[in-house]
Amino acid sequence: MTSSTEYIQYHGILLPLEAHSKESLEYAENFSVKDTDVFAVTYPKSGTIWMQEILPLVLNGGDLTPIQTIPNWDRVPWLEEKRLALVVDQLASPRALVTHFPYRLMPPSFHTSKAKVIYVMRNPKDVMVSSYFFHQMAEFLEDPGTFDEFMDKFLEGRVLFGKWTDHVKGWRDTQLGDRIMYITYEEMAKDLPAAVRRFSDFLGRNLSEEVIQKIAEHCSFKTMKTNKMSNFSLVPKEYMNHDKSPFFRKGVAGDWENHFSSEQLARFTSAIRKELEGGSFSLPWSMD
Ligand code: PPS
Repeated sequence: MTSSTEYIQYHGILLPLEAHSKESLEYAENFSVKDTDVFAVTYPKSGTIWMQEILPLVLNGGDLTPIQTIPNWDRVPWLEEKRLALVVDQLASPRALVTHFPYRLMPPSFHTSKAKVIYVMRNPKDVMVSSYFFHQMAEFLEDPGTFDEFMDKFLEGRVLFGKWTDHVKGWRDTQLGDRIMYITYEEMAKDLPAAVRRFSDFLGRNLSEEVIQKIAEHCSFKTMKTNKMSNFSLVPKEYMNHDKSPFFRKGVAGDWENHFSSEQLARFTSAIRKELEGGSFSLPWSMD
């Protein structure tokens, strides 16, 4: 098997052909969202696979069967990816899905439904670092070039799913009211049981403290890294080469400090601030 590094342009954003196709995007556009569906929405590298582990457990009361028997991409599929059409009929109810789509690309049926959304945001500096290493290991993505070159691409939005700032701004400014909850990767990393409790409340699950602790334990970085249904070890090396950089790389907040020079930090901070100027929300982290 060989992989290719071809991309598809879709309404101004870049997607890898490895997982997306014209048909999968049409399928997403016409997807019939149910009122009971739950979406975890993330800009890439913000905690997607983490949510694919957490959501089924919150929705099913802590039964480990799905995370131990179904690969993450089929258990909680991406709305935009090719796999969805193949597994949609086998999804447990209520259905959990993930998407990297910007708000403007969500299908019409999503807007008229009562489906709920958990938007996970991560410090863009750590997103960029995580993405840089992911581009080294994912053979179906372009070589990221130098860290400096990749930073330019990231800030200009010449990366998968476009600009980080457009993604967070779009999902902050929605008509979804109490259908959406916001959480950060950093909050999840700091206190996972508290995050699981918030998910449980938001989704009306009323989980016991014992179940919340169990879910948090099974969704820790350490445990997930060894779960072959979630750590991408089932994917052939031609597609993902964990020798170059493991998918479960560090799993911490603040790794950017090990990679940014002071000049890069100034450039990055100024570009992000400029993009968010005059916006309706402020970032929960200091950008300096
Ligand atoms: S992707 O490719 O967009 O689906 O990637 P995504 O899952 O959004 O992000 C990958 C990063 O999330 C980290 N991760 C975790 N951190 C803490 N705890 C848990 N349980 C966890 N699971 C995944 C993963 O390690 C990537 O971050 P980095 O910084 O590269 O380690």
